[in-house]
Amino acid sequence: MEQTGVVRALTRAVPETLAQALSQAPPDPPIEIARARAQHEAYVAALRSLGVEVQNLPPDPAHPDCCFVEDTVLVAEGVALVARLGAPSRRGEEAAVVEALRPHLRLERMRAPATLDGGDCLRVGKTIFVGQSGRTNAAGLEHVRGLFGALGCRVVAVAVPGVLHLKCVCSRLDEQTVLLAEGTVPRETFGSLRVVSAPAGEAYAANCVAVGRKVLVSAGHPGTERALRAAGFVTIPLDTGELRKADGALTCCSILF
Ligand code: CIR
Repeated sequence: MEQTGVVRALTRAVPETLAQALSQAPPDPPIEIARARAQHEAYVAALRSLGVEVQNLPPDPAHPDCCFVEDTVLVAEGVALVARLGAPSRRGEEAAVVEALRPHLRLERMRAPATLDGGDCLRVGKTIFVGQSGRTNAAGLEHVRGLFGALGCRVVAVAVPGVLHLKCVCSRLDEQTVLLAEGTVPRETFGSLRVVSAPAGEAYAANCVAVGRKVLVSAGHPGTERALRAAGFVTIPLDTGELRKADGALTCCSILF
């Protein structure tokens, strides 16, 4: 089914401080800011080429992770739930995002002790899968359940297998289909949804951004591109090498709504 809802995206440019962003392993070699910026600019251009109206916010050097805007909110049913980010050093990134979303969406807030990162939230149709990671706690999950359950969504908790976020290993392709890294989250998690597999060794590519039948996919993952094409999608590979050094991937660089 065609994705009809996405017309807009919010992104945020790479700050000059990106080298100080959180990462599970210290990047070696270090992040090259100019290359990271070029990769981010290519990502914004690719979204625009697909007809998405992109608002690219200025960066905030006080928040080295601020380009990873996905984590700051969960958007569904015309509502943006503003996250209380799981990493204390990232709290405050959401302020500029909130102002940019205010004209478009109803805003809801989350309070302590709840924590949530948008990277743990996978919305497919009327179902929201919420990863229980080191960033998203049980109170965060319950907040999502209370808010979006009342709006007619099914909210499903998912154990996250030793990665930063749920969407490190899966992402949405259309309203019936997910892309899933083989050997990570059990397929059964997704019930009757169609599952396309990113093969072993290409888990990073399971994080992609689909706009209609076009899919932005991290370059250098031929098996995943083959699987996507076989499932009827058109792939657009993008280099994400520098963003990856800060544990960034494709979905984390935008909020689609
Ligand atoms: C972090 O550790 O929070 C950032 N360096 C990376 C966030 C990536 N976000 C995402 O995949 N949704």
